[in-house]
Amino acid sequence: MAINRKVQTLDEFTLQQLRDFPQATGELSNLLRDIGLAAKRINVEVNKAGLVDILGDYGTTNVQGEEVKKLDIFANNQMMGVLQHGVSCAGIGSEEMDEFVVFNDEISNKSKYVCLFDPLDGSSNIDVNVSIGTIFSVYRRVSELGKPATEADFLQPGNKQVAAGYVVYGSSTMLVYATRRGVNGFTLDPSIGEFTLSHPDIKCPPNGKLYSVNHGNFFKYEEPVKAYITACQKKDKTNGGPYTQRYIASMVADVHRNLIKGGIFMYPGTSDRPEGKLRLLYECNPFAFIMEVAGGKASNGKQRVLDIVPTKLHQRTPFFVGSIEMMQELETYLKPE
Ligand code: AHM
Repeated sequence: MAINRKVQTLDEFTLQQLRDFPQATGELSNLLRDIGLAAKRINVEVNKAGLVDILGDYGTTNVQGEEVKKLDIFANNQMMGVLQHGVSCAGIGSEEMDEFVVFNDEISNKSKYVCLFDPLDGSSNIDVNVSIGTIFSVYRRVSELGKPATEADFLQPGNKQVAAGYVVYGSSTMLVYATRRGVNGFTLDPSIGEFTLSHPDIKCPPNGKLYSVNHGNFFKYEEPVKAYITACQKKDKTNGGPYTQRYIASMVADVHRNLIKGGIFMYPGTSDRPEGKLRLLYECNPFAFIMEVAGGKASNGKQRVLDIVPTKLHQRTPFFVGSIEMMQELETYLKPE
């Protein structure tokens, strides 16, 4: 059988990228491959989620007598496990855990990177078979190599990210990651169990017709946000419209769609939650980085998300991200002159 050499796997791609940088140590490539491995394992369990009622509820014991873990805990353990046992990560912060974890062993203390992640975002959608995802973000340590990682390594602004990415468990499973050099997407080929390069050098269209926001919160948004949403609803052929509202409430799927097709995603602050719902370190920074590398833009309504200096691990922020021209139009509402 002829081998199709046009297919490039995630592992081949990361190795190829290394060749362009003879001084690179390969640690980042290792780390991305570790995340790819965790994603494959999580994917297997996500695909079985509908069978849970047959096998037993999560948190109970299945017919084989094994404990069935909640899917988000399972995903968290997979991400942490591959990174802890790999050779490129000194510690992690996870949306699922109150504190960051420093691996503190001889190999990890010599590792250059720390990783922050949301192991399973959109988990309220699992029960109803709607797309969910994993989001991750990689930073170079600021603490001394050879010693354990410190809190300062985890509380860096998003503009210090070295790489960021996500996995969307959807009609197919895709891993998309960005470095400063570009954004590339890999689709999992289940027949060979490999992520293969399917979306090279992704660019977000500068404009689009999709806007994504939770309309149920409309009356809790600030007036400028309401005015922009109303303007989206009123768009017609004369001013770049009509726009279409698309909102799955699974950020990975919502932003992925808008990244590919062009659009804007918003999770503004509300009167009862002025900081919004989304977490700066696990959700907003990675998407802000990916979108900027792809040519788009991200803000919290007042400033560039990537310039926010975090003060705590689970900090939340209002979040607006998407196609550059749509973001520029939004800004005319949020910062009226
Ligand atoms: P989760 O951590 O409970 O999964 O919540 C995160 C999700 C995001 O993926 C999504 O954008 C947002 O919550 C939707 O929230 P809402 O239902 O308030 O619109």
